[in-house]
Amino acid sequence: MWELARYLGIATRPIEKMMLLGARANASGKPAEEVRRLSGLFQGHTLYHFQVSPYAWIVRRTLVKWGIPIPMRDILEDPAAWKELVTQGGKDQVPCLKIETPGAQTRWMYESRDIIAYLKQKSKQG
Ligand SMILES: N[C@@H](CCC(=O)N[C@@H](CS)C(=O)NCC(=O)O)C(=O)O
Repeated sequence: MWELARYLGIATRPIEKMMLLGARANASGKPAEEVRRLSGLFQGHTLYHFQVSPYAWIVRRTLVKWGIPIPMRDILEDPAAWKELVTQGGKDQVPCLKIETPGAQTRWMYESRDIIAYLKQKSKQG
């Protein structure tokens, strides 16, 4: 099942790139200053996902729409990322947002709705 998802992911990646006009930080058309602010704000954040997960797709779309530059790790393409998700995050489920904060315990946030609400709230911080 995951092998099929992986192959579908490889096949659909170029289509998603076209649809999202390139998942880059400034694809949202935000000014460079705003992109820099968001980059700083979201330091230490990583999205664990895989390409054909519909829940992960919603989160990736939000990142692009709002111009939030967060690195992503595809757990079907990167076995080390999958292992990290399961052993440290505690669940074999995507999307999952890893939040590393200096001096604090790393948080593993599951549930697309929670992740989107968190992104929305955090991106408003000064
Ligand atoms: N309620 C979750 C659903 C996430 C979900 O079902 N993800 C699937 C991939 S599309 C998954 O990782 N399934 C594996 C599992 O739950 O063991 C959300 O909204 O994020």
